Amino acid sequence: MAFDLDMIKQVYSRLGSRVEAARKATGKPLTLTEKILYTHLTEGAAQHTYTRGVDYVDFAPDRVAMQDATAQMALLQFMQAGRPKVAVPSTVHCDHLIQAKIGADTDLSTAKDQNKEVYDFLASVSDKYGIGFWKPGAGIIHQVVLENYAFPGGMMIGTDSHTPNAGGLGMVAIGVGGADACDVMAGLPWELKFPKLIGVKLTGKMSGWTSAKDVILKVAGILTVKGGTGAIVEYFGDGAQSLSATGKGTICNMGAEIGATTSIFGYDTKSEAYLRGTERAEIADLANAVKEHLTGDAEVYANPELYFDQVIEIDLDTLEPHVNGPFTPDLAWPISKFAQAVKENGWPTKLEVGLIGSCTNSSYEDITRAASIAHQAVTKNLKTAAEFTITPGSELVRYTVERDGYLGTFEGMGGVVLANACGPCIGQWARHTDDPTRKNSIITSFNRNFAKRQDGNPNTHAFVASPEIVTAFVIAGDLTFNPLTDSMTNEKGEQVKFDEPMGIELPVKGFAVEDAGYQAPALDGSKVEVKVDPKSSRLQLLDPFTAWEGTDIKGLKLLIKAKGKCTTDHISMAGPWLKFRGHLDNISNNMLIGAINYFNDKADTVKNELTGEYGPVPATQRDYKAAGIGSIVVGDENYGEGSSREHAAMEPRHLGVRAILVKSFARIHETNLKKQGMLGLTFANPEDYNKILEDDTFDIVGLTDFTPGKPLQVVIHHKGGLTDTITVNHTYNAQQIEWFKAGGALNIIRAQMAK
Ligand code: MIC
Ligand code: SF4
Repeated sequence: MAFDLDMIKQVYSRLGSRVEAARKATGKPLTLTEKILYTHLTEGAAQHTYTRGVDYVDFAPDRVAMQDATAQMALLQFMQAGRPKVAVPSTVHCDHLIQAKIGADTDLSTAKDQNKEVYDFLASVSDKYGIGFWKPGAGIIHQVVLENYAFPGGMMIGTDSHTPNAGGLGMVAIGVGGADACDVMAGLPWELKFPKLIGVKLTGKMSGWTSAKDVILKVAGILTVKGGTGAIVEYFGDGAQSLSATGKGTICNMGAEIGATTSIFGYDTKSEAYLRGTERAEIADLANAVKEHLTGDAEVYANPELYFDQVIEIDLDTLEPHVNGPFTPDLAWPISKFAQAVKENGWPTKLEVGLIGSCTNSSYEDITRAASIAHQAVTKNLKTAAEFTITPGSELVRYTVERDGYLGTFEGMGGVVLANACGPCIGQWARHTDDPTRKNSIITSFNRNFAKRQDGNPNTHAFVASPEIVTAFVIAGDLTFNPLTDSMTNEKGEQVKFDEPMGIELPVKGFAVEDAGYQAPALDGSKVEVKVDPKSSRLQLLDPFTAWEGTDIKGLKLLIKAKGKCTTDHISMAGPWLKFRGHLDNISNNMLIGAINYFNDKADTVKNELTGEYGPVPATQRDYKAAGIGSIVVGDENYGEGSSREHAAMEPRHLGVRAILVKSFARIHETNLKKQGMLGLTFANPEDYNKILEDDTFDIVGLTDFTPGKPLQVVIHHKGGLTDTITVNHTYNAQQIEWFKAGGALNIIRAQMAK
């Protein structure tokens, strides 16, 4: 499992000179983000400076991390690239496919059984190509990465949108689709538009109930789900230095919910303590030697408005705990206003389940703070009102908190400890309910709360908060209760109040673990055979997509005009569908089934223009495909928000959708579309969304002269014979236009490797 010390030394050896060169070339002091980005330019890209938000830049990331639900597609693509071994250190983490039902042990063994074929595939592919393999039960990717691989000043990409978690330890860690990971593992440069920079200055110091989670809940309220798009968020100020490394990780993790490319904190004594606490003293020593480069320049932090594109200031002294939701992570309520919001909006006040843990919030500190509240249920004779589950983020944390008695505390108040995995966070939750049609409330310490995400039930109102606030609500069972100020009647009839939570940042006795769950790859993988059963329903080798036909694309039908929020959960639902993540044709049966049809307000019911009948989206599209007719999908703002899953781009590609035309895109999804050879277009005039009618057909014009920066035209043929011609924008650069022409980036890599 050992981290790669040589690689870290190499990064640090060029850090100083790259920083110096960039300062000279830009003529300015540098933010931390710029230092790391300039250090990770490819040799070819290192001679230049770049304009934020404009220039595409080639980077050479230090490592790649993949979780099981996205690794399957990433590695199926990598297998086609024709390389004997990965070019950079890479790992696979088995965390998404474990369903929470009864409790850790039973659920884990059921998962191993049910997913055997997929785990065997991932283990053997990893073995063959030199990839470290973290077995099911080892923990959630982001927690395991923070504990083992993240290092200050590094750059990593990961096939999961919460990869930025490693920013808590000063790494530029970016979520991508599998095709991007495939490029980096194949030794190719990784391209990203040079991000804009948002500075968040933290002043003061948190106390009492306020925790790191509340910083990001507040930031999400300010910036909204699309406010961070195209930007890296850099946190600084004396308040930043008062936060634990894992608390910083929580903030960076949930930065995905504002659409940020990533978020980052500088290296400080808290980072050092965490590195030493997780047995990486060598890295701490190396980092100390270059520490002036592992933070932004003093001039930048003294006058942030001169160097960042946007600056936000948050005073931790006055920051209140927050609860965000329901249905979107940016609906932010300070706890003092939450009860009123619940009442005014008619959200169910009774809390049915509280869930803590996940990749966002399962550090030793989180667990101890939540346990300090749980403990009061016993000492104050309070009966726990709601159900309670705990998902530890890694075996290291789980083993340690069990040793230190905290899991016992949760169990003592009726909590159920689940496997070290994503579980309920991604709908891998066999929630038992007597009546699924009842409007109901749950609260989690996770990061996302889109409709249906945790339990597939549209009537569930999910709220997000810190683990300690969740625990307090579980005991109270009522969302109009304010844990900071209100009292409750205990079993003896007395009025009692909660004491403030207390936490311990790092275990006093140190972390411990018996089996962390790591498997190193074979030194020589050439003999290892990767088996995919051709009859498998879960794994399918990929066929290359066909190249562009070389002409404008005409006569496209409207598959669906999606209304309102259309996240990757709407486009390619998780939960029960996770099992098909390695089988493109089978998973395509979930394509857009969660999107709301603008014309009838229904999910998965669209008009089939060939028959005039209404039917499910995937079946309708399969009809078009069979008839050799292409289609387009129309959408609203921030289309593809949420996950990195490239299935949301590959499914439409596989089923013959030619273009996605929306008001705006979320970053990862837009790139995923481009990588797979799809057209991702935006309305030049967002009002043109209203011109799209159900029976329209479309021509995409200008493709023979497809050029960076030059808009295309879409001719809309309405049913009665009228036409509208609208302008649509795109962000394809020259390279990405080549991907489109070749039918996908992988077709180009394959051709290059074959040379
Ligand atoms: C998520 O939190 O939505 C997921 C599940 O971790 C996804 C990845 C996936 O869909 O496999 C993500 O965040 O990228
Ligand atoms: Fe897993 Fe949830 Fe974290 Fe995604 S957000 S990696 S599903 S725990």
